[in-house]
Amino acid sequence: MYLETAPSGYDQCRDDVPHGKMATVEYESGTVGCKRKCMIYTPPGYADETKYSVLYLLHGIGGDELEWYTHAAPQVILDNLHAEGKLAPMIVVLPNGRAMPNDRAEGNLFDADKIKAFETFESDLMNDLIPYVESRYPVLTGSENRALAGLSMGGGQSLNIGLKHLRSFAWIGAFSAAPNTKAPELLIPQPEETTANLRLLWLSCGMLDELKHVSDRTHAYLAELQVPHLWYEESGGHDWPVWKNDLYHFSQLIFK
Ligand code: FER
Repeated sequence: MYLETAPSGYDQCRDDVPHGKMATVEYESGTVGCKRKCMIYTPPGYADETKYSVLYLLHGIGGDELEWYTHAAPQVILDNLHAEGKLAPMIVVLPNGRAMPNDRAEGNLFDADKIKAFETFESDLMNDLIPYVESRYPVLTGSENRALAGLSMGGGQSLNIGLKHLRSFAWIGAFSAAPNTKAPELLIPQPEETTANLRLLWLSCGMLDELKHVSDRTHAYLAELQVPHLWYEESGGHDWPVWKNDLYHFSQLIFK
């Protein structure tokens, strides 16, 4: 299916709507053996009495926990959607998906140890970050209340980690998934179990993206095995306008 481009102005900061907050926090990572940074968006009107679902939103190979914030200002997109009543109450966590002591996007980003760190992130997310978030923020637990999505390397991670931990995530989104995405038969070894546990499996990719073969392959397998999913092709390449558009649409579907 073709994914429409978000209405103009969706990513423009408005003075006439309430604004959420974006903050950097640090958590102790037993996996990496040090403190790690992540960013957390709390929505307008955020209050301890409310219980929130949590979207974990992952970056690409060229970035870190600041990447979405720097390039896409997700707080603007989300504030505008909240103002229109189009989002469920949710906190959005922007982790650093390169789980290694030096997790900055510097040097050769394709070094084996850096690529490996995107795999190690599975343990950091499951054992360190999610427990941190759930012990410090007023959040709902259970898979219905956790979403995992990301762009490129982060899209691959969302599929690799999310589809392996179906008891933890019912909402999964892969935006322009990179070649770190596991082969489909490894992602979905038991199609019936995947189908029964997921509320949303979203795949999207720009039509000019050179990595589109990765999403094409995953979609073809899901279609063949009749695992329900959304598959969106959209205008654009491996680029921010595409991922911002994905966030705009994906965020409106989750936790509902
Ligand atoms: C690759 C090409 C691109 C790859 C990863 C990427 C692991 C990641 C791109 C991105 O995150 O933007 O061969 O292999």
